[in-house]
Amino acid sequence: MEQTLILIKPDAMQRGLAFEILSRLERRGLRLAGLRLLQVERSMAEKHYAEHEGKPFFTGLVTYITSSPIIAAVFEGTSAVNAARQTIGSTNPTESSPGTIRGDFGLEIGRNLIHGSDSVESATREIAIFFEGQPVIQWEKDTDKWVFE
Ligand code: IDP
Ligand code: MG
Repeated sequence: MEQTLILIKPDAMQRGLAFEILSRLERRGLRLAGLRLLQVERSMAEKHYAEHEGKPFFTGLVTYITSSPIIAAVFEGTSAVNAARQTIGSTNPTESSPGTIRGDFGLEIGRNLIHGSDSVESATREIAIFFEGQPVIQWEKDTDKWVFE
């Protein structure tokens, strides 16, 4: 089933919103397949955000994502990438609809609480970065049949 990589960013960790946010993805029906609490090193951050290298916000972004421990999670389900992005909201919280994670908890683009992969290819690349060969768990929940037809 399709997988996506979620990061609970340092602002969400510091503000005590980690499990509120994970809970929203869980309640959407997405199935948790991997979970790690980790301190991101600069090299890992630069690899993850390689597409943004050279942009004016890149240095600040790397400093932000390495400024406190984060949670990395893998969620899976039908259209997991798009479903998670929709629940997350737009990159800029003030352009995110109320009811989305960023729209409910954020105000600034540089403090937008959560990362979600933008494609299946990105998810594969990012899961490899944050799970470094650690197995994600293939399992089924008894309730899956009430979420996945
Ligand atoms: P996304 O997280 O919604 O996929 P991207 O465009 O991939 O957004 O940008 C990655 C992250 O970089 C954003 O989530 C945000 O934390 C940060 N970022 C993007 N644009 C800006 C900006 O203009 N100023 C500050 N930070 C930014
Ligand atoms: Mg992105």
